[in-house]
Amino acid sequence: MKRILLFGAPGSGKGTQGELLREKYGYLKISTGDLIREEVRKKSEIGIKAENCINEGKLVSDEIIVKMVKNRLDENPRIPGYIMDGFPRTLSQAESLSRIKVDSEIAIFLKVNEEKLIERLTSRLYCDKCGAVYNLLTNPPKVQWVCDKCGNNLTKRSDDKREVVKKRIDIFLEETLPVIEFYKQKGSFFEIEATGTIDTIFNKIEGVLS
Ligand code: G5P
Ligand code: MG
Repeated sequence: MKRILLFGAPGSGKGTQGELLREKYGYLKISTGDLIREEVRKKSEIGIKAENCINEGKLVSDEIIVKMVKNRLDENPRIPGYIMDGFPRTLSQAESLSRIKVDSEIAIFLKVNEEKLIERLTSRLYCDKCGAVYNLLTNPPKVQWVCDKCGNNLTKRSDDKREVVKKRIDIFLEETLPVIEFYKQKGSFFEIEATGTIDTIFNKIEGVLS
């Protein structure tokens, strides 16, 4: 079993590149952001607890997140590998993940400057039915505000408002940079300069995986 960990600040392209990797390698993609948004959409007990955290750009509790990841892995026992998008995001989450053994693990940090992150997120469109991600400036849907993949109306994420994005970036720097440092020390770690087109960045990722 292989494990690819995608790290990066909000808007660095974890979801976009994770989806391309999933399509190409047939791995399971686990996005803790998508999982938690699904709970909010269903108005489940977890969703109700987490909604305020998401809207304010704060992290959801480690306990909830770790449980969701474990459930997702248990539901898919026969996969050849998995891609983590947005997990682990705290040292405690990293410790929980390290207890799940795999044959190989690669950590990839998508590095993008703050100005670009804000530009990408304030122009992002999102499908709350299938999770597809677009960008008004660089990757628009074929029909305005309509998802190419499922035909649903597109929307903006509630946490993509400029002030919430700034808060999310601050939390990334405080909580997740130490996790990235931990993987850097561990080895099998690659930092990728992730500004450029989606295809260019995907080629760089494939370069480190081959
Ligand atoms: P999420 O959902 O994990 P974030 O903040 O980590 O949210 P986000 O915003 O989903 O990350 P991303 O996935 O890194 O960003 O980026 P993306 O959506 O693929 O791309 C952003 C935009 O840039 C898009 O418009 C896309 O088209 C464009 N783009 C992408 N790649 C490229 C490229 O290579 N080139 C160009 N030119 N454009 C590109 O988490 C949300 C919340 O859930 C909770 C927290 O509350 C969190 O705030 N949560 C957790 N809480 C605790 N622990 C965890 N592990 C948690 N996970 C989620
Ligand atoms: Mg994402």
